[in-house]
Amino acid sequence: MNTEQRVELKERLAALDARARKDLIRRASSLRYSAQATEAKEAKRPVEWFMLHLLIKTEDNNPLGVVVGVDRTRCIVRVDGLEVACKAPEGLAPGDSVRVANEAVTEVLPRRTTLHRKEVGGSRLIAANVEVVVVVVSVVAPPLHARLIDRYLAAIQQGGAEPAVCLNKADLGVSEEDAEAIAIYRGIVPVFQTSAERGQGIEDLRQFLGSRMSALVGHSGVGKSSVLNAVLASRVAEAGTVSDDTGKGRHTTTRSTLHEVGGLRLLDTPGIREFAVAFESPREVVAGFAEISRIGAACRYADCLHVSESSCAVRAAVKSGSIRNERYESYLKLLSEAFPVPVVARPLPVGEAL
Ligand SMILES: Nc1nc2c(ncn2[C@@H]2O[C@H](COP(=O)(O)OP(=O)(O)OP(=O)(O)O)[C@@H](O)[C@H]2O)c(=O)[nH]1
Ligand SMILES: [Mg+2]
Ligand SMILES: [Zn+2]
Repeated sequence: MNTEQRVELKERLAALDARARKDLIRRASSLRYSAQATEAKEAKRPVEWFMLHLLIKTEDNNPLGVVVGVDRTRCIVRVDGLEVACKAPEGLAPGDSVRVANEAVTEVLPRRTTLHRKEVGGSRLIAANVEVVVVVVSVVAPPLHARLIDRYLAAIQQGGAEPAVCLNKADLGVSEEDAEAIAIYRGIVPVFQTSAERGQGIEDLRQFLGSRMSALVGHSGVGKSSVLNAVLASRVAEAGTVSDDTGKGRHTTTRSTLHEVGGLRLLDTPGIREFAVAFESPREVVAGFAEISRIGAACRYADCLHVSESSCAVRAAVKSGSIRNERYESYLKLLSEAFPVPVVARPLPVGEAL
């Protein structure tokens, strides 16, 4: 039983009265007993699995599945290990838990986490229900872009997943400058250094992810698909081949896909050049910077945005070096991009106190 199934069972049980529950447990136990007697392959399943099975079979016949890929109008849903192409409602993303019937998604279950990016006119859901999002960056080609990491970390925090950073292509040599840039993130989020090519650091990353559904995000060419293949120890994702001058033979990921191998669940996403976060309030920008948010709790004003307010613990921490200047500047940049200060201050309505 996976987490989705447990949640589903709990919800369905809540809708039953005591007698119906008792009856369900009795029927499930008896089913399990016969499965054991006949040495059926379900024999090792817990009694809860049989309960859920009975509930789904009797109530509707819409099984629960996970979306592994999304097209404009269609999606691929994995149900009980089988993949089915289905008509998809708008706004669906890989990782979504759905119910399907007659090759159509009939219900999208509430999302435990989300990952959005800002688009013209709104925001787009990149992934749903992922527990971890790994921001992959690389040395040399393309060069490390630390400000992109900050944007991603803020978006991850917004959607509730756990963030991590992975510096890939370590085999090409990590310059002092890159080591310095990545050091900023140690102590803020888990940081991994890998070479998908040589397998360095891959085991650490694999251990960290465990069976949690995780997504790999980052600039095109940093090696997301290569890291994914290395972690899953199988070539499930198309990864880039070294291109010649014509650029032929390049494999770049064009669509997000959830890959499941041996209990590991990784979502590969297409690389992007620019990543913007759709912030709804300045407080959300603060929340996107873990250490600023933490230290900011000691500011005199509860709504301090750490720009020019007096008795600001964050500005003091930047001065003393316990918050890195790079991160603070990145914060100010995101804040001013999302919420530009009006050039001319609006006059206060007559009579309103300062
Ligand atoms: N030297 C070295 N090259 C790597 C490593 N990982 C990936 N590459 C190379 O980097 C290139 C891009 O790798 P991909 O895995 O396709 O990168 P990606 O991030 O998935 O790219 P998009 O799908 O375009 O977003 C390929 O030529 C890989 O062989 C590594 O650890 N070391
Ligand atoms: Mg790729
Ligand atoms: Zn402050």
